Amino acid sequence: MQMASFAANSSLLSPNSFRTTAKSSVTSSPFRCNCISFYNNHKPTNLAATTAFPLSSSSHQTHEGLGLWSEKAGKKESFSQTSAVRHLTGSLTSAEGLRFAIVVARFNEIVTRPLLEGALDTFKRYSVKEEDIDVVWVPGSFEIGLVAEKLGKSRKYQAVLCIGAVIRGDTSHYDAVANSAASGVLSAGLSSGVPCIFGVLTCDDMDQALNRAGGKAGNKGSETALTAIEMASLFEHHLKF
Ligand code: INI
Repeated sequence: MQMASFAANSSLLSPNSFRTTAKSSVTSSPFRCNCISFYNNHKPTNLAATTAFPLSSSSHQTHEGLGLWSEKAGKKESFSQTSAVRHLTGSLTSAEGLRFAIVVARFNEIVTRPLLEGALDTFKRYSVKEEDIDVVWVPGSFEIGLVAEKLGKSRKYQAVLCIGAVIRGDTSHYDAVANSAASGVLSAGLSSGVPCIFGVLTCDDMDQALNRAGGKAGNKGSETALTAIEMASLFEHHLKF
């Protein structure tokens, strides 16, 4: 039985779970259609390996490429991916020369500083030069959006990282600060046209926050840097029009 992945639509993939490996983001596949090799936990895989839905009959394949299936309301629907379809993704392997700004909130600095360090460490591992990174401190997560917008509009950076920690236990206006931070970062990206990456933790308590700032649950700052590189590369190499 042949297998294909619903995740063939790259927009369905979490940027932090699957990463392109090749400089050229479109590579040929065993399926004769353009598809992309992904790294899952740094192991190379391809769509054949990212199996989600079975293809039970070869008659579902088109001459041009592979018939892929999605399940909707219990009913199978087909769509096809032809060799003419181009999939554009950012690459993690060409970060050198890209410039980044990091806006980081001082509030809950015990959490935000390790997040920042995680981001800086990841940049270093992906060959982003220190002189291509500016760090801007703001009082709290509420202030991040405004500064991110200003930095984005300066056209000096290919992406802006936004780092903060909003902790429910600390405040009765948790929802207000958390929602303002999220909508501020979104709005900064939309209005500046520069990717503004959301690296603001929203947690129930300090333990949860520390776990995500280099503890048991990884480092969200590091993930934010990876997302920033991917988005900066996508814009720089594919979306310059
Ligand atoms: N800012 C945060 O970044 N995290 C929080 O948890 C937080 N709490 O708990 O209130 C917080 N408040 C400050 C806020 O971001 C602004 O700096 C302040 O309201 C001034 O505008």
